[in-house]
Amino acid sequence: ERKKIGLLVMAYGTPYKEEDIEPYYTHIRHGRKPSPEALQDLKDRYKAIGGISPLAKITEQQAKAIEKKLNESQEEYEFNVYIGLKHIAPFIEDAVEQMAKDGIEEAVSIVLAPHYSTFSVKSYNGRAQEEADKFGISISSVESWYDEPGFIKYWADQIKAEYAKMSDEERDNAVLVVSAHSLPEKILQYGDPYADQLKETAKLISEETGITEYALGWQSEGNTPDPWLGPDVQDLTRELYEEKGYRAFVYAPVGFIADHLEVLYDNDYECKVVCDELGVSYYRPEMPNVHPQFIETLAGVVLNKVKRDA
Ligand code: FEC
Repeated sequence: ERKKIGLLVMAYGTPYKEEDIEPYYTHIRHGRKPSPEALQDLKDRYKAIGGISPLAKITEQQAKAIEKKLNESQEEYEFNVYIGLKHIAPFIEDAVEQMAKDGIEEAVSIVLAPHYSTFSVKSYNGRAQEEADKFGISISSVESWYDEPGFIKYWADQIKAEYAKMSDEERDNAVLVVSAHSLPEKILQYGDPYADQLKETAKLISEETGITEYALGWQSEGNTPDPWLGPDVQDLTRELYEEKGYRAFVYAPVGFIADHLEVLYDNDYECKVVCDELGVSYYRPEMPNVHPQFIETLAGVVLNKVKRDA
């Protein structure tokens, strides 16, 4: 008989339909309603990527795929997956409550974001832990996986596939822009490892691909008065063009793992606009989504966590 383990897969969440956009945005803003202009702006961005985001479906596919891979790859444990979202139902707390109803006593959790930050992974894990304590469920939480060889290999392969599409002239004058979601600069004062982890992901990808012309960037920064980590990928594109004369820009938003607004709009539209203006080529490798190499990597990370904490 296999030992039953709850597999809590946590992700950002996205509106399921247009009416969800306002409450979702309000939740992201810690309960403060967005102004009508800000709300309209967000609605327009969703419209520009096809109405709503494909993220909800992808998160579900990823969670199911990780569960399936885990249950196929060993015989000691039976994993039962639960999706818990940060900003929309089913919330992290809903998922943990459901586990309790299903009689789960032991669980493992993973956040579908590679880099650890107090703003992201720590907050997901804290919410899960707090709810689990109410029901006496013990959860061991994966904290980060930004340097996993399988994750690096995934990106290296996809990036090499983009470089293979280039003309020789483009390839000789190409730059790789490795990015993650920006966060308020004050995280650095808390000793947050987020920026260092992005740097390490980029270095490992550079080593695996042999691509030495690369730069670190930040994207999708929020609309608040405090300073955010920079350089922003759009400014960085102009800077690199002016200083180094690159002719081809390859965007690898490695802080994200799915096709969603922050990639489909912030990269594929906003960065592309800058590239078009400069007359340089735009490339963006495929996101991990449910690529087998990626799913296998996350399943491996989860299994190692369970074995280590067993
Ligand atoms: O619906 C979709 O397809 C996109 C979903 C989505 C993902 C995502 C990932 C991250 N965020 C992170 C931090 C912040 C901070 C603020 C913030 C704001 C937004 C807004 C939308 C949004 N985020 Fe997000 N983010 C996604 C969507 N995010 C919509 C609000 C409008 C806007 O600014 O564009 C600023 C909050 C504030 O105003 O105080 C901070 C981080 C990640 C990556 C890690 C993770 O996935 O958890 C960090 C996906």
